[in-house]
Amino acid sequence: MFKKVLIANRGEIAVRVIAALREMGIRSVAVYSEADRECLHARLADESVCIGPPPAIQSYLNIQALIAAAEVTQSEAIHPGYGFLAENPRFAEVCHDCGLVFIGPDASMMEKLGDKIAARNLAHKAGIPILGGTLDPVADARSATALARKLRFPVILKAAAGGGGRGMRVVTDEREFEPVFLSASEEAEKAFGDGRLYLEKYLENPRHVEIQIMADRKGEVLYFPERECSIQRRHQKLLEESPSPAVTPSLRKKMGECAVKLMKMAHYEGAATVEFLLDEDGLFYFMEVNTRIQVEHPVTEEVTGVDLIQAQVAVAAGERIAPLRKRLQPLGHAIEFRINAEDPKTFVPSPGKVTGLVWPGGPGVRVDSHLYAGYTVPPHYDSLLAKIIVRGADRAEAIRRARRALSCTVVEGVKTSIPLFLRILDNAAFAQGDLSTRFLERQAIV
Ligand code: MV4
Repeated sequence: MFKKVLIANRGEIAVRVIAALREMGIRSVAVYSEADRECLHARLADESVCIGPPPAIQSYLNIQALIAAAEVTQSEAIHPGYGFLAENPRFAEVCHDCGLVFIGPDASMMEKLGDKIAARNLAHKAGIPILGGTLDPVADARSATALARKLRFPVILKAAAGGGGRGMRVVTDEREFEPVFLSASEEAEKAFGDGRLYLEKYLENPRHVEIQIMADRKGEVLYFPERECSIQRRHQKLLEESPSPAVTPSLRKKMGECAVKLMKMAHYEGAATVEFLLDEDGLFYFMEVNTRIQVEHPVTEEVTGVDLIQAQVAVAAGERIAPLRKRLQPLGHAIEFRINAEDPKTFVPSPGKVTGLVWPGGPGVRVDSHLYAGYTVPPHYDSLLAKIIVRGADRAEAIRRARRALSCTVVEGVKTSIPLFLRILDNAAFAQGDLSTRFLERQAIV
């Protein structure tokens, strides 16, 4: 096993990884920008190294600085967390070339699965359901319009290199196809340096359901209970839960086996998430693969008892995942709330000094956070302050605990999304598990 691991990240996920490493008896090395000297991850780690000025491009995205920090501390491996360089093939490659273990898939795997057209083709070859559409990049608006007519409008154009909804457009009418195609392609080219688009039939009101998998070097792949991530705003998830209120044991098995088949075919190693859309008839369609640990991994941990970060580290060190096999049935229900420093009505970021702080505790409540009273939330990075995760014997109990935990939380000095969550928890459709990616607009919550 590794003796020392560097964490190429900040905030709550850096704190979370330090916790996993400490339990494993592995020394942790934090990196921090000049804006993060006072950050909890830099204080908690066994060693800390400053890697540059506040802008992420000069610090948390600065590959040279990160590698230098790993070398001076004699770290053997790097955990990338999520965001920043977690899905950057060049970073994985440089780590490898410098003799450092990147805790994640290798660069070529990341490239293959990060290309959504390639991933869609792989899923198709594996016999996994995909939505009707193109398997090749759309060459020109005219041929694509003909296909869209066959699929029937609405259709959706997506960027091969896509992420965060950029380069993505719903097209409802044949006449707007060409201009929309051109603007989406231009946007994708600007954002990713890759203007390739593909086309899919558009689902009007789907759920977003995803399967966590873990794969070891010997080719064993396990799937975990699904996460329901439908409640989001502008492609930012607000809360996630496991299991999904819409998924039966037989559907869980089908989706899980599809995810495993795909990742076996890819010869994947490490943690990944296979995303699906689920329609109102209970049919599911492959969407994309994330090759990192995700923000919402704790709900899976809470219903299975598996520490996914420790599993990632163990797999990267060459260990087998067989011992996890007996812990893959969901026990109870978990919900995660992403507490952001932002106005709960306008979603405008609200950085500043946290003058008062009280976290909830008690049965079934977990808080993953880097906050402490007196900490100043810097304006340079994303506004996630904390994740409050509740667990109950069933969904109704988890909801009651969530109401109790969130109403007993105090974060003074910055605005947070807590009031929004209290409104969602009192919504009748939410209580019934009647969710979709359009939940917030349909329920007139925002
Ligand atoms: C879709 C879709 C409906 N039909 N594809 C959004 C993020 C990107 N990964 C894919 N997304 C969607 N793809 C088809 N064919 C609806 C969405 C979508 C969505 C998906 C998951 C969670 C939130 C969403 C919000 C808006 C649209």
